[in-house]
Amino acid sequence: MKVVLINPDIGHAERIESQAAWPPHGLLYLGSVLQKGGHDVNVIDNGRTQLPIDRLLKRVKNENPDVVGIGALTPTFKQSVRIAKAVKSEIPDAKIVFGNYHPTFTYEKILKKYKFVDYVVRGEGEETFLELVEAIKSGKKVEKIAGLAYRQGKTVKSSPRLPIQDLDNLPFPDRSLLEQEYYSEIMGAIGSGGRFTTILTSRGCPYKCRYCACAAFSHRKIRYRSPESVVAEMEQIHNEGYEEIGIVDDNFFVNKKWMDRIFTLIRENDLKFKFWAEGRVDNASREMLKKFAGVGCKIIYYGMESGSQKVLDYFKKNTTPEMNRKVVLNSKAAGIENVIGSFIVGAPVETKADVRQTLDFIMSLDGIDFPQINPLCISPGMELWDDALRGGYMKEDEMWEEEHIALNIFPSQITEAEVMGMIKGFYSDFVMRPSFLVQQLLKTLKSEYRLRVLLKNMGSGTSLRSTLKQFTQRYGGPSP
Ligand code: B12
Repeated sequence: MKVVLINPDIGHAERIESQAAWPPHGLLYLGSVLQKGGHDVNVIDNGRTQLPIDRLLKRVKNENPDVVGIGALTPTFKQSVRIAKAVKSEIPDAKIVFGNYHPTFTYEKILKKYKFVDYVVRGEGEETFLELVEAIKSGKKVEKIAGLAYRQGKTVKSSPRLPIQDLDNLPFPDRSLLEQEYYSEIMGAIGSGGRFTTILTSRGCPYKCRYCACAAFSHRKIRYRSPESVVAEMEQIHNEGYEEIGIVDDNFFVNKKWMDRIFTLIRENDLKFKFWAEGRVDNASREMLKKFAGVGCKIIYYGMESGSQKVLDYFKKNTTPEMNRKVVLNSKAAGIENVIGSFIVGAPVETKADVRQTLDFIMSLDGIDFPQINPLCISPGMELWDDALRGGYMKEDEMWEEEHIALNIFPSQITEAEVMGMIKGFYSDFVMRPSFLVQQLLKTLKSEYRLRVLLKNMGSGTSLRSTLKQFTQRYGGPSP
């Protein structure tokens, strides 16, 4: 069977660097499993190429596919629908299959509203999608395929499927399916110096933060690849010339013993990489961070969320502002060069004073290199989404196709405009401190890694201007 897998763009005229920079890892896994099953696969990352739909359509038609799979996140869902409609009208015999986060939680509505979408694969797609492609090939019935949603007359049928238990059983993602080079990204600026790729060493997250859909998507089951399998894949990508790795696990820091084994094998195999990872602040001990820095970790992106205990409790984060402060100090002492803190403001319980408290808290965080501050958005699969429905604060039938700023949904004490104004004002205050600028300049002059990243940005013409443009796009205000 000929299968084309599409990572949709966001449908904006302007390219979203954050979307374009990282490889669509999920599609690489699907592609590898299908190829192992003897199928012919093409991956089109339109998040990167940003082809207008008519040209994207030409590309798809050239492949003459039997099946077209589209992986939609909530921000890219509407564009996914436009792409699917166009593909179906031009290639009516091709089966259109949706997957990834947004369709997993809205499959019934999708199949009822969009007749040009034939199937939805819920959750982790490797096994379900392979069985579906095999069934389409053999003409066999699809009813028995767990994790698949399909139409039967006017109704939508589906049976759940548990997340994949034995991750070592999956083939390594085939990066040769990608047509471009990738690089990590921070606010529109390139965040990596060498040849960059991503790796997944575990799946799922045991925590249940109310603003995150991962708990529902992975049934709160975290599963690990064996350290031997992880490092064997690192060996392979090392031989393919990659120098930098973004670890895209939801939560890389949960299991210390397992991490230790990975670090030991990296050292024993003399693998030289620069790493980027994400994680919680309460899982990262100084001792573990030291070992991680020792095998090349350069950037850690922590989910810090807030400087207000009230808001952290509202989010069911089970952390404290002091843990946020401590992890920055521990990371610095451990030799982690770059620490990014991700914050969310605009929770319905939040007052202007609470937002101010978080912004003042960030300003007081000695050693943080960059805070990424997002307004709280809700989308299907999150506990907060279900709360908004249960509370009668939104009509799902009108709202399910995109994410929404929580302040515009729940009864709130501040407005979106007030919060966006405070964020925008904060960034210039944060960056334009002479002490911060001098500190960052000295760090950069002393860091071979940072200098390489700087040169890469200058080489790619990523000017401060385009970074600020991305910034104002996100937070409004006068363009640079
Ligand atoms: C790495 C990452 C990023 C990276 C790279 C994104 C990318 N290109 O994939 C960056 C930093 C760019 C990023 C950005 C954002 N992200 Co992000 N990100 C992740 C993260 C941590 C890992 C993604 C990944 O590689 N997973 C590993 C692969 C194997 O899993 P997968 O992608 O889910 O694919 C599997 C299934 O979904 C399914 N599947 C996927 N595609 C398809 C297609 C078909 C046809 C089929 C059948 C099945 C299928 O099968 C795959 C194999 O099992 C996820 C959390 C997560 N665990 O998924 C959040 C996550 C995807 N991100 C999320 C969000 C909200 C964002 C942002 C919007 C944040 C923001 N406000 O800016 C931006 C915008 C991204 C955009 N595309 O526009 C949310 C999405 C929620 C939602 N409802 O859409 C997630 C789920 C985080 C969360 N827990 O809520 N992100």
